Amino acid sequence: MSDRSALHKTQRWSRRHVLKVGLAGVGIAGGAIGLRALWQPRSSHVHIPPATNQTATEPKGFTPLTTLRQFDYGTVTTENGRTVREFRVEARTTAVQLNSATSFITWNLNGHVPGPTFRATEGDRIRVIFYNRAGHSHSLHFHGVHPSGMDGVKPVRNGSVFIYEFDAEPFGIHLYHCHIAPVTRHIGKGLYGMFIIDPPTPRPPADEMVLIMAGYDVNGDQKNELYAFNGKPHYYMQHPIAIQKDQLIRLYVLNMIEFDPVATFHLHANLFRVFRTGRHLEPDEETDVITMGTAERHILEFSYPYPGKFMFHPHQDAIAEAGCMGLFEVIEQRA
Ligand SMILES: [Cu+2]
Repeated sequence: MSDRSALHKTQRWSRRHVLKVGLAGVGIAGGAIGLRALWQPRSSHVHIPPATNQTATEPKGFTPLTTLRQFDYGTVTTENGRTVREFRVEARTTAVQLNSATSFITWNLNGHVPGPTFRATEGDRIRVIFYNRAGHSHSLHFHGVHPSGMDGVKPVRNGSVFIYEFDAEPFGIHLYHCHIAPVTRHIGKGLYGMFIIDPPTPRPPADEMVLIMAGYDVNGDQKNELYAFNGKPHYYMQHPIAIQKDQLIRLYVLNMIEFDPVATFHLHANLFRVFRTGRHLEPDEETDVITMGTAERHILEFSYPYPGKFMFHPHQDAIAEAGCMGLFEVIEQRA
């Protein structure tokens, strides 16, 4: 498909779906003014009511353990013989308890840091309906390949909705984040997540997990005071991740730490195969420590031959000790 027809198609689908969202999703009055606004090409900005309580607390039941193995495949439909995956997300401002002493106001999707892990297969059509109820402007900028109008660098004002729509390409492990300046602040406050595009021929079965490293600048001094895997400092030290001995483990690892230029990922008592950016089906290297700049991400595969507890953490020990550290607990399978 040429760029021109791709854009045309995007526009057409967006209009239809803005209308659908307008009438069904956000309860907009379907009056003439509202409808005219909804039908404007390229304008997916529609008014939605402001949030009544813009700083909520995090929803119960959300923990880093749900982020770990939870993949959002969207609502799947077929349009013109093609798989379409529709995701509905909402930017919110939410207080998150980072530890017993620290409550931190996050900017996030659906009340949780990180946001959902979107997952699709290469060639699917992706449609992300982004409601902003956070109290000020945000956006969703996806990594991967897409037309410029879908690049997510334009602000989506509080109380409006924007529909990002593009083809899932290329296969690999990608990410999304808010791209409103200062981006360090918008990412540092939690508006990011992972975007996995599976290859047309699936990877072998494995116990698959998401680990996103991030930092928290709690006092606004442009440095991180706390760090975490999947949002909560020290969580996986207190709640080790149970895995089976000799089971193939596939980690989707993303470095989302702002302010520090790089972080490594190190696994104890083992080596892992690295699939850089998940772009190949054969490993690029084997090691036990991999260096990642901000927004770098890789697939790491390994299995443990011995039962017991094994740490994982960046080898910048100050980062690890301030919360970015966890444990795998390898369990022997009973015959
Ligand atoms: Cu933002």
